[in-house]
Amino acid sequence: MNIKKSELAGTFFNQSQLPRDNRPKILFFGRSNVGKSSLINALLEHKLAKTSSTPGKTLSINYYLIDAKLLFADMPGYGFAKVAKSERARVRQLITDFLNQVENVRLAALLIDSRRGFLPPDIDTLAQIVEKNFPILTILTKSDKISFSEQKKLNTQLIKNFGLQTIFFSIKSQAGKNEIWKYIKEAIKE
Ligand SMILES: Nc1nc2c(ncn2[C@@H]2O[C@H](COP(=O)(O)OP(=O)(O)OP(=O)(O)O)[C@@H](O)[C@H]2O)c(=O)[nH]1
Ligand SMILES: [Mg+2]
Repeated sequence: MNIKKSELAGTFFNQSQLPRDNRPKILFFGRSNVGKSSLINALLEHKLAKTSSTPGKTLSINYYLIDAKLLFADMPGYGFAKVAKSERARVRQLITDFLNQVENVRLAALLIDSRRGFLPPDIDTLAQIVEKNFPILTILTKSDKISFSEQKKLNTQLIKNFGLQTIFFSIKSQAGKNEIWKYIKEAIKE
C-alpha cells in the first residue's frame, strides 16, 4: 500500500469523546499484548501506535487516519488481569458504546496470539462482532513464535470450530502483511 500520510486522529476514553465520522473504518480487536499496535505500525510503516511489553498499554480507542480517507481503530486490549476492575468496566462500556454508534465499519480484525489460540474473552469479542454483522478477519499474531506445523494445526482448528479464515502475521518477518492489506483494500472498495 502506498500511503502518503498517516496520523493519530483521536484518542477516546469515554462515550462523550466518541466522534461521528462516516469514513470507512477497520477495527483491530484483541487481548492486551496480542500485538494490535505493532500490527498497525507495520501496516502503516510508521511507528504511530505506542507498543509495549507491559500488557494494558492501550486503554483508549485510538483512531489513525490514512490519507485523509481511511480510519484504523486500535481498540483497547482486554483480558489483562492487572488492570483495575473499575478500569476494565470503563473499557467494556467504552467498547459497547463505540460499537453502538460507529458507522461504516468495513472490517473487524480479531487478533489472536498464535501461542495461546482462542480464549474465552476472544469468544466474547467474536460474539460482539458477529452481532454487529461486521465482516471478520482473524489474524494470528507472533507467528514467529510457533512452528509451521503448529500453525497448520491451529488454522485447521479455527476453521473447524469457528468457520474462521485466518492469516498468520509476524512483526519480525512481516509475514502476512501483504495478505492483510489485500483484505483491507477489498473491504474498502466502493
Ligand atoms: N515475537 C513477536 N513479538 C511481537 C509481535 N507483535 C508484537 N510483539 C510484541 O508484543 C508486545 C505487545 O505488543 P503491542 O503491539 O504493544 O500489543 P497490543 O495488543 O497493542 O497491547 P495493548 O495495547 O496492551 O492492548 C510488544 O513487546 C511487541 O514487540 C510479533 O509478531 N512477534
Ligand atoms: Mg496497544
